[in-house]
Amino acid sequence: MIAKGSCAGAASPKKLPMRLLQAVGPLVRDHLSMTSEYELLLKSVRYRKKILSVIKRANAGHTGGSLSCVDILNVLYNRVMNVSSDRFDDTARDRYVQSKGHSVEALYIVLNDKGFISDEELATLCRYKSNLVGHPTRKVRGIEQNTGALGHGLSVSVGMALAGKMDGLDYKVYTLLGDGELAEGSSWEASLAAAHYKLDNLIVIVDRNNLQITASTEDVCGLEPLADKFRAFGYSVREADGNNISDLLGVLEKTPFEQGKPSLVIAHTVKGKGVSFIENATAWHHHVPSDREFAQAIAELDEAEEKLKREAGQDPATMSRP
Ligand SMILES: Cc1ncc(C[n+]2csc(CCOP(=O)(O)OP(=O)(O)O)c2C)c(N)n1
Ligand SMILES: [Mg+2]
Repeated sequence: MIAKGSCAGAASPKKLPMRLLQAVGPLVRDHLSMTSEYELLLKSVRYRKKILSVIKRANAGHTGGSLSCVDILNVLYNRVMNVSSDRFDDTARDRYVQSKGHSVEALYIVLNDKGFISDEELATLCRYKSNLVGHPTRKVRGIEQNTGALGHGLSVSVGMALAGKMDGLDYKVYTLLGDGELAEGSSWEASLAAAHYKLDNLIVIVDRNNLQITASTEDVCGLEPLADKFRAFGYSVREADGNNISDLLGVLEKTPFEQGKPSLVIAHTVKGKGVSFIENATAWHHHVPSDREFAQAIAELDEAEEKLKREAGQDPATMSRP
């Protein structure tokens, strides 16, 4: 079993004696491969550029929602979850279910970075006969559950978490919901069950970007006071800036928040985060950038990357992909 406390400052595997690395199990070894906060920040900017690139090439995609949740995926896959492409069939792996399946481009990019999806396969997004379609399917290595019809991911995640308890396996199940998705009553039924079965191995993250497909969540079907509602349903609740790596690490590395209760993170995000004219713009829910918009977006993200590097004073050539 792996301790999942804060690992900031842990030694890089490169600096550990080979004998020690060989002696520890593969899960522990991966956990020691700590990605620094700076690398996470850099990855987020680069993930954003890749999201826009694949959407542009495919001429389809959910731009706003992918940009809002990508920092959450970054932290989960690079620092929090025990899952890797070479051990995806390990029954002890942590599970991730992206219930807001329409933001699959963010997931594809992170799975590509983590070695689940090759560059060649990524290039086939939305092409005829490609497994990489506009919503997650289990045909793609690394994807646990077909989603896209909103309102089902949490129920499935509850089942996975309950199975883990019944089988005596020590994995956690992470699921990402959209805030608009919460209008689906099935999410609340699943929440009742999560509390009833005391699923403290379940971590639910709500991408609270305040926008739905055509308007604000509060105009379509009001959610507030959201934290109180989740507490009343039996969750232990934390709130975080869902586009802030350090804030996300602060909550996601410290689950369960309470023994015997499912954990819930309200991740306050900006839909379209990272590109000025996409941020908070309802029309960008599934808008594809024109050539001019694409060039401007990449220029803004290039500038953000340069700023990061200047601030860190690090040589970008030494940084790992993407
Ligand atoms: C059951 C169901 N109803 C409607 C849709 C159409 N739909 C796709 S995305 C979306 C809005 C979702 O909003 P939210 O959950 O807030 O996602 P985000 O803002 O993160 O993109 C809707 C209604 C769907 N995919 N599934
Ligand atoms: Mg939303």
